[in-house]
Order: sequence, then structure tokens, then C-alpha cells
Amino acid sequence: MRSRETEQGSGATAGFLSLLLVILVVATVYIFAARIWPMPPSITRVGDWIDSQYRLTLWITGIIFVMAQLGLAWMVFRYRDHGQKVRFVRGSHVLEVIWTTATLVLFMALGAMAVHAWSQVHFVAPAPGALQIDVMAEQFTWNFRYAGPDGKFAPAEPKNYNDSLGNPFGIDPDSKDKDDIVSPILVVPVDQEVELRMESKDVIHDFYVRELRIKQDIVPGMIIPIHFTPRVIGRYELMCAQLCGMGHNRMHSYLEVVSETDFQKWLKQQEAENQQ
Ligand SMILES: [Cu+2]
Repeated sequence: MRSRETEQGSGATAGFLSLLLVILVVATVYIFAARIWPMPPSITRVGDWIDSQYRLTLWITGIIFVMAQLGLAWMVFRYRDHGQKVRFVRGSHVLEVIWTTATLVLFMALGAMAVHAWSQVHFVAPAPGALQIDVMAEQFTWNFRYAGPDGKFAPAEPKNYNDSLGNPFGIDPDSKDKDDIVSPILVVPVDQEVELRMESKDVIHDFYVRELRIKQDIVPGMIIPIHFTPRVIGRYELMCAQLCGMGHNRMHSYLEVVSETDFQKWLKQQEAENQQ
């Protein structure tokens, strides 16, 4: 015959498991509340919307997470084995339907609220007069092309690609509009809308600037547009966020947001270098 002690054996396990759940909740909440890995501040209006959407989602799911895990810890402890008779419980269809529907409504609503910020970047065209810049991603560099002094982009073709001659875009060398400026860093004036038209020469790359809250895949064979208006002068790291090959870790550049005067100065410098 089994002793009374072995019958009560699961009490300690239940206590330990519920304690573990409480520790899990406290540690998780601490990581978020103490902002251990904070995002750098956003520098665009759309970035601010994305941040507030993210915070809202985090609050709602966070509260549910804490309640669910603490509830679980309580149940594990409350209904631990202390030698009582086991009782069969048949669950509740009504409750199942209620919480499934509530989850569905919650997720649909959060998704619907996020559509606004998403569509501002992907479905709304930039205002006329936005600064056009072409982006060429390739293993493992970034290049940015500006229209140059004539304000027109020269025709470009893959057959003219020549990285060693500083022509990663394949600009037609005989074109009269060939004064385009090509730069390895993305320099833009502050408070001016910028439209990037991004293409890739080889594999899928991904344009990622944390401060813009933009992460956009660049797919070979497609020209993918994206637009933003930076509001804060500064130097921000621009990374490739797709594992695009052995040199992926080296594939980064900078987004430099400068004043309008500095931007014009920079353009003049680039033009002068072009003519040498
Ligand atoms: Cu890449």
C-alpha cells in the first residue's frame, strides 16, 4: 500500500511550477518596462504612428499575457494534488466561443488600425516635387543615384553596368543627361519628401533604417518605390536586412539627413568630382 506522502507528491511540483510562471512573468515585464533594448527615436511622422501602434499592441497583448500566465500559475497551485478525489469537468462551449471571438475581434481591430500607417508608405504616392533617388543594391554594396544638375536621370541599362568604372547603375556613357550623381551614402535634405526607387542586381536585399521604421525588401527584376520625410538632422545607419550572401554583414551604409544648404553644398561637391 502506498503511503500518504507519495499520494501528496505533486504538491511541491505544483508549487514550483507556479513559482516558475510568476518569475517568467516578472522577468518578461521587467525586460519591456526597463527598456533594455530600446529602438532609437523615430525621425518621421509615419515612424511615430508605427511606434504608437506598436506600443498599443504591446500594452494590450502584455496585459493579456500577464493575466493569462498569472491565472495559469494560480490554477496550477490552487488545484494541486492534495489527495482529493479527481473530478471530471466538461469545459464550456459558450466560454470557448466567447474567447475565440474576442481574440479574433482584437487582432482584426489591431490590424485594421495599423493599415493607415502601412498604406501611407506603400499605397499613397509621394507628393509631387518629392526628391527622386534611385537605389541599387548588390552583393555587398549600396549605391544611390541623383538626377544631377540637369534634373534628369540619364537612361541606364544592365549592359552598361560597370562597378570598377564607378557606373553601378549602368548609365549610358553617350547620353547627354549622364551628369547623374552616384554616391555610396544616401544624403537627403531635412523636411523634404524623398522617394526611393529601389532595385537589386543579384539577390533579394532589404533596405533597413531603424530611425525611419522602414524595412523594405528589394527584389531583382522589380523597381520598388518607397517614400519618407525625415525630420531630424543626423547620421543613421542603413543596413541590409536580408541574409544576402557571405558578405551580408558588410553591406551597410548611412542615411545622412542634412540642412537644405548643406545638401546643395554636397551636390555641388559631387558635381565637381564628377567633372574631374
Ligand atoms: Cu544585402
